[in-house]
Amino acid sequence: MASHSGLLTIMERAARKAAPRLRRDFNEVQHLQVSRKGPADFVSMADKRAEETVFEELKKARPDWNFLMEEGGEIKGDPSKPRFIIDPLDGTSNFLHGIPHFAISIAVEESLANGKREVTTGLIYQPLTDESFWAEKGRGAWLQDGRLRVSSRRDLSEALIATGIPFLGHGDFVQWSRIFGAIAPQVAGIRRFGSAALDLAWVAAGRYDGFWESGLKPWDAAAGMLLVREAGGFVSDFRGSDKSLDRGEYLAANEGLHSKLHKLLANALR
Ligand code: 2AM
Ligand code: CA
Ligand code: CA
Ligand code: CA
Repeated sequence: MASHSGLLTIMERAARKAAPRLRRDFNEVQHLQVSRKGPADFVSMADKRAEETVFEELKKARPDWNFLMEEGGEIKGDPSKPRFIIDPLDGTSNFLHGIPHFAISIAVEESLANGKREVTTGLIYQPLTDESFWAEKGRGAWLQDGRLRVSSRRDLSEALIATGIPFLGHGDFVQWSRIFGAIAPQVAGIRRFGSAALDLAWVAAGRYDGFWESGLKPWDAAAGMLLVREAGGFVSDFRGSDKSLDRGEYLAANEGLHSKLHKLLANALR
């Protein structure tokens, strides 16, 4: 049985506080006010209200910390203090289409002595299933109070792989198609459910055997990346290094499948 830290209790309380309104908005989605940030990049009152609630709760508990939020942008103070990274609603397209697959993602990033930053706590909360995926650096990844492990499948032919497909005005369709062409014929199946945060949480939970997507933002992937690593999985960019994680390129899987997928990717991108 895992008992999480005080910080995670605060994060989970913030997510749970935003959840009832999200559930209500989801059930009355046709009445929601929606606007567009880019060609297919929609934002609704539900995204904004959820972010406000999460922000207010976290701000009350940690008034001097920094914030990076998908809708509200950055709140910068003392750079030596940790930073909350918030996606109040990951899977807005699903949400707006009445598809019950979306989550709140909250991560905490700390400053290291060498000036670099590192994600040390992550929470992905799914309001409709009441599932709370969480991880703390060095303390493992968990679903509620059950320890998570990435899948142990070794064969590509048995692997179920998730991806995110570029969408109108966002991402490199040619690169995605090339990678898809290299991976799809080798694996048991490909899924695209539309929430990068849940994709990563599900890799951590061993539901998916792997995941790749490019064009992700820190709020999509920060909590999920820690979950996968703490569940014993590997996360890298498409070249197998850490360098392009900041550019939003993610490949995640267990160790064996990660190296196989990475080879397929490297060939496809040559
Ligand atoms: P969002 O719902 O928080 O905006 C996966 O492809 C990621 O891209 C999702 O985590 C999603 O985050 C984001 N995204 C934004 N617009 C999208 C769209 N039209 N289709 C799919 N994903 C979209
Ligand atoms: Ca969005
Ligand atoms: Ca997102
Ligand atoms: Ca979002």
